[in-house]
Amino acid sequence: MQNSSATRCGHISIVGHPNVGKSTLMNQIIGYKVSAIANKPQTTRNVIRGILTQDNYQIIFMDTPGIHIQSKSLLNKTINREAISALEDVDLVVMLVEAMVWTKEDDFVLKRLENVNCPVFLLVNKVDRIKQKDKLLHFIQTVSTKYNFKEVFPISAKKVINVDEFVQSSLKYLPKNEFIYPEDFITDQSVRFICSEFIREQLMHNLHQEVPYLTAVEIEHFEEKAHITRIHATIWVGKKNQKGMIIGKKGEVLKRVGTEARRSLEEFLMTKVFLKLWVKVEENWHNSPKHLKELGISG
Ligand SMILES: Nc1nc2c(ncn2[C@@H]2O[C@H](COP(=O)(O)OP(=O)(O)OP(=O)(O)O)[C@@H](O)[C@H]2O)c(=O)[nH]1
Ligand SMILES: [Mg+2]
Repeated sequence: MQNSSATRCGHISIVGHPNVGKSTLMNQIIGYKVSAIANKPQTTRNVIRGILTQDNYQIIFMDTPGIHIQSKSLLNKTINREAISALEDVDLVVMLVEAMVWTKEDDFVLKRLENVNCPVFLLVNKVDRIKQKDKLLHFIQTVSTKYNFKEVFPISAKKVINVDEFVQSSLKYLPKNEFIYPEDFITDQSVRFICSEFIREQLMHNLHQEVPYLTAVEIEHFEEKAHITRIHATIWVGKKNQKGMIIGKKGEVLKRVGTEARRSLEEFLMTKVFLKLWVKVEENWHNSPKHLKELGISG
C-alpha cells in the first residue's frame, strides 16, 4: 500500500491534429504498443489510456483521436467529440504538433484549449526530421506564443528524443495521490479492443484512399488455450465494392492484413495466434448511431 503523501498520480491528455504522433508518443512512454499507429490521419478513434507506473508516480496518459475540421459523417463528429471530452477532468494537457508544420487544424485545436482549466504543455514532435536547427528554433519560438503554454519541448516520439525530460517535468503538475490502477496495468482497454485495433491498423497500412476510414473491426470470438489464442473477427464495410477491395485479387489483401495483424497480436499476447477474418457489408454503418455504439465508438 502506497503512502499518498509520497506518491503522485494523475491524468495527462495528449491532443493534436491527426497524424502528429500522439499514439506513437504514448506507446513509447509506457513501453508497450497499446495504440494503433499508421501514417494516415484518424487512425485512433477512441480515447485510449496508457498507464506508466514507477516507484513514486503513476501517470494515466490519454491518447485521443486527432481533432479535425472536416466532420461530415456521424463517425467523424463522434471522433472529434471523443477527443474534446478528454480535455475535461485531467491534470495536464499536452498539445502535440509536428515540427515546421502549423495548419488550420492546429488553430482549431487551440480554440478547444480556451476552456481548459489545467496547465497545457506544447510538444513539438518529429524533430528528428529537421536538419536545419535554426529554422526549428524559430518555428518553436513562433508557435510557443500562440497560447499560454506552461512548458514547451521539442521531441521525437519515434527516436525517443527529450521524451523522458517531458515526463519528468510533468510530474510536478500531478496531484499527490495514491495509485488508481494496480502497478502492472498498462491500459484500461480490454484485450479484445486492442486486438480489434491491431487489425484495423493493418487495414490502414494495406488499403488506399478512403477505404480504411470506412471500415470497423469487431471481435466475434476470442478463445485462449494453453498454447494458442483463437480470434475470429469481422471487418465491417459500408458498401459492397469496398468488400472486394479489402479481399483483393485472389484474397491477397485480406491475407496480408491477416498475416501482419497476427504478428502484432502474437507479440502483444505473447502466444501463438490463429486469426480468422471475415468481411461483411453494413450499408452506411458510419452514419448509424446504433452500429457505432455496437462497435464501441460511442462518443
Ligand atoms: N519521423 C518521425 N515520425 C514520427 C514521429 N512520431 C510519429 N511518427 C510517425 O507519424 C505517423 C503518425 O503517427 P501516429 O502515432 O499514428 O499519429 P496520431 O497522432 O496518433 O494519429 P491519429 O490517431 O490519426 O490522430 C506514423 O507513421 C509514425 O511512425 C517522430 O517523432 N518522428
Ligand atoms: Mg493515434
